[in-house]
Amino acid sequence: MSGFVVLEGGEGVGKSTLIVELSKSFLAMGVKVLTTREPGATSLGKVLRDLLLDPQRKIDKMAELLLFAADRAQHVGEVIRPAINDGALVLCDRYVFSTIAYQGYGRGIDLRKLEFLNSIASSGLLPDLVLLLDLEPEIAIRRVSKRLEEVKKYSRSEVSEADRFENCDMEFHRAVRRGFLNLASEFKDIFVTLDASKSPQVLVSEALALVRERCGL
Ligand code: T5A
Repeated sequence: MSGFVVLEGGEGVGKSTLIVELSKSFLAMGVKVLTTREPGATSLGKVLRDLLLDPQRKIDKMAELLLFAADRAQHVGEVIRPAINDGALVLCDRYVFSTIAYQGYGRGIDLRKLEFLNSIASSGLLPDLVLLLDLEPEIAIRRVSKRLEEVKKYSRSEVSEADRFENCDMEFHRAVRRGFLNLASEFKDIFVTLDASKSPQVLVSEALALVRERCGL
């Protein structure tokens, strides 16, 4: 049985951590799982991701929006729809709601334009469930900074500096959080908000129960 589940939230709220644990749990239950993310899940998307996150690059907000849309169109066509058609449970880190929160509430682009573009880029595909990890941005950004410090100390990874979005000011991150919370109250039928200050273990068990119930697993 297939299902399409999206994790959303601001920087450093714990989406990647949760998705890895969810995927492990479902694989152990014998469920066919595909984990994916935006931006950057296809070979075109990887190029777009590097451009979009590069802290040295100046990108006009409309150009930024269109690059995210291009990434999504490729992602839906090449990865998400085929996996759903193949009967997989798709766990996706960010989707159309990030565009509303970041480019709409964060950058100030007209929400109606974003909804129109999202519907084109996603070809109207909406998830069965959205898990919104909600956390005060001050705490979330501290988590990101701590992780960057650890990466700098212990590895030679090239990802050791804050990206274009992590570098945005606190006002931006607060607006993004507001955007996600507004979306959660607008789309009550698919959104569930989780308190991301809880431990990873608690969040995994809460999320697991919600996905199983919604996707009949
Ligand atoms: N974007 C994206 C747009 O502007 N528009 C769009 O349409 C789309 C799709 C993508 C950027 O693009 C923007 C949003 C983003 O800024 P990204 O690198 O994919 O960039 O960014 P994030 O999704 O924000 O990835 P992060 O890795 O920064 O955040 P996560 O995945 O939410 O957090 P995670 O799991 O990596 O955890 C962060 C740290 O916290 C710890 C982890 O160990 C890690 O060190 N942690 C916890 N600590 C305490 N308690 C918990 N429960 C914890 N869970 C994790």
